[in-house]
Amino acid sequence: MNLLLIIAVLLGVLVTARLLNVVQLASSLSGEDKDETQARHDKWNGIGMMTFMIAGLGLMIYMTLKYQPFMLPEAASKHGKETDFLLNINFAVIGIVFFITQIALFWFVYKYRHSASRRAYFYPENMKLEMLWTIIPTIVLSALIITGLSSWNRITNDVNKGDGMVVQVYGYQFNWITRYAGADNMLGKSNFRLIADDNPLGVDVSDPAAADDIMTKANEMYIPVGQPILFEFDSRDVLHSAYFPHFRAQMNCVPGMTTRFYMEPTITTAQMREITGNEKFDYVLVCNKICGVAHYTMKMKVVVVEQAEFDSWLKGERPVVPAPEVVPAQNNQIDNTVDNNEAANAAV
Ligand SMILES: [Cu+2]
Repeated sequence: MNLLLIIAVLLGVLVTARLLNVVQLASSLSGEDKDETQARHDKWNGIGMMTFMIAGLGLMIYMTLKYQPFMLPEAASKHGKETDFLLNINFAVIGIVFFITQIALFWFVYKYRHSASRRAYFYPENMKLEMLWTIIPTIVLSALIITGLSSWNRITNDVNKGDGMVVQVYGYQFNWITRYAGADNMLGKSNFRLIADDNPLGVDVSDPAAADDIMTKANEMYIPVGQPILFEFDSRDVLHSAYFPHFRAQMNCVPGMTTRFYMEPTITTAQMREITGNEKFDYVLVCNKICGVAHYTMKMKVVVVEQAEFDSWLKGERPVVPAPEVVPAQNNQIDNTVDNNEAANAAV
C-alpha cells in the first residue's frame, strides 16, 4: 500500500514536470514574449507561497485549538505552576517571533518577486539595524535564561530545606515500588545485595530506621495534599526516569546513586476530577526513559488525598520489616526439607 502511494506520488511529480515543459514549449511556439511568461510564472509562484503560508499558519492555529483538550490540565504542584509560567512565557515569545518572521518571509517572496521595471537596491549595511537585531534578542534570551535558571535553582535547592515527608521511589524493570519513611521520617539503609523475593528493596532490616518503613501493597502511591514531599529515587537495574506529568516533575533514577526531588501537591485527585470533568481521572507516575521492552508498562497510580485520609491509608499498608510471627524462618526451612525429601523420593 505504502509502496503504491510512493509510486503514485512520484508519477504525479513526473507528470506535472512534463506538463510544465509542454506549457513552456507551447508558449514559446506561440511567440509569446519570454519576459512576460517569466513574470506570469513569478506571480503564480508568489501567490503559491502566500497560499502555503496562509494554509500552514491556519492549520497550525486550528490544530493547536483542536488538540487543546488533550493537553495536561493545570499544574497540580507548587513548582509546577512556576514551570508552567516559564513555559508559557517562552511559548509567547517564540510564537510572536515565529508569526512575524514567517509572515515577513512569505510576504517578501510575493511582494518583491522579480520585476523588469525594478532594479534591486544595493544596501550593504545598516549599523543601527544590526545593533537592533543583535541587542534585542540578546536581552530577551538573557531574560529567559536567567529567569529559567533561577527557577530551576530554587526548585532543586528546595531539596536541601530538610523538611518534607520522605518517600522512596524505586524503579526496576519494569515497575515501581514506593517506600514511606514512617514516623521517624528516615528510610532504613538498603543494599542491592540484600534484595530477595520478600525484600524487593534490599532493606537492611537490622537498621533501626527501617523498623517503621512502610511499603505499598498495590501498585499505587498515596500522597497528602499541601504537604512537602521529599522523593528519593533509586534504580535497581538501568536508568529510569520518574515522571509525574501532572506535577510537572521529573527526575532520573540512576543505578548506584540516589537522586532527590522536592514537591508539594496542591490539588487532590478528587478536586482534579472536578476540574477536568473526568470522573476517572488519576495522577500517574510513569517511566520517561526507554529502559527495555516493557518500558511502557512502568506506570503507577498516584492518589493525592487530604492528610487525614492519607494517615488512615498508610496504616493499612505493609511494614517493610515483617513482624517476627509473620515469617517464621524455621518453619520455612522445615518446609523446604520436606519438599526436598519428597522431590528425592519422587526421583527414586
Ligand atoms: Cu523504566
